[in-house]
Amino acid sequence: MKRTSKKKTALPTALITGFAPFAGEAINPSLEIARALDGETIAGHRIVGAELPTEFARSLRALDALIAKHRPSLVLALGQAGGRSEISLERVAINLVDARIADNAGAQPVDAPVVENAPNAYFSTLPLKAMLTRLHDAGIPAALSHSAGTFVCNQVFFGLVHRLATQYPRTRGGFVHVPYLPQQAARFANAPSMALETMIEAVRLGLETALTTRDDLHFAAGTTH
Ligand code: PCA
Repeated sequence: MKRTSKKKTALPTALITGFAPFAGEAINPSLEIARALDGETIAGHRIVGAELPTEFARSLRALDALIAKHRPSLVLALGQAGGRSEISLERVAINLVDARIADNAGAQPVDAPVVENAPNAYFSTLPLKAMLTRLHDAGIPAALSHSAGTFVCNQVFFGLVHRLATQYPRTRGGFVHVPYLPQQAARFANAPSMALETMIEAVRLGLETALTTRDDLHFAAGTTH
C-alpha cells in the first residue's frame, strides 16, 4: 500500500500588513509592498501579505482576524507617511487617537485612547537598530522614528503591540512607515518619494534581519528634537 501521508512541515509565518489608499490617493505604497512580498519565503518564514482598512473602527478587527488565522511569529505593519523621505522604523506606539483628517469611513475621532485602561505607550519589539544598519549597508535611506502620528497607523501599531504583550507574548511586532511613491509625490511641490522596488527591498531586508536577530545592536540613533 502506498503511503499517502505527505504532511509537509509547515513553515512558521510572518505577517506583513499594508493599508488601503486614503486621503484621496489611488494607491498606497504600504499595500503594494505587502502584496509584492506575499508568498515569499524569508529566513525560513512564509510571508503572508494582507490589507488592512484605513478605518479606525475596522482596522484592528481585521488585524485580529489575520493574527488568529495565521498565528505569525512576527508581525510587521506598514503604512504610508507622505512627506517623509526615509524608511521610518517606528519605535514608539502611543495610546492616543487624534485624527487630523477623516478615515475612509468618514470617522474622525479626537483625543480618544486606542485601548481603554491600557498603558500610555509601548515600544516596538523588533530589533530596530539591527534593521537600520542593514538598510544603511544596502544604501537605503532609513531612520528610527519616535512618533507614528496619531492616525490609523499609530492605532494599529499600538493595538498590535498591546495584543502581542497581552495575548501573544512569543510573537514580535512593529511598524514601518514608508514615503510616497514617485507618482504620488509628482502631484505636490517638493514632496520626497522612493521607488517601489527600493521600498520592497527595504522591507525584505528589514524582515530578514528581524527574523534572524534576537538581541538588538546598541548605538546612538536617537534625535535631539
Ligand atoms: N498611513 C496612515 C494611515 C494609513 C496609512 O498608510 C497613517 O500614517 O496613519
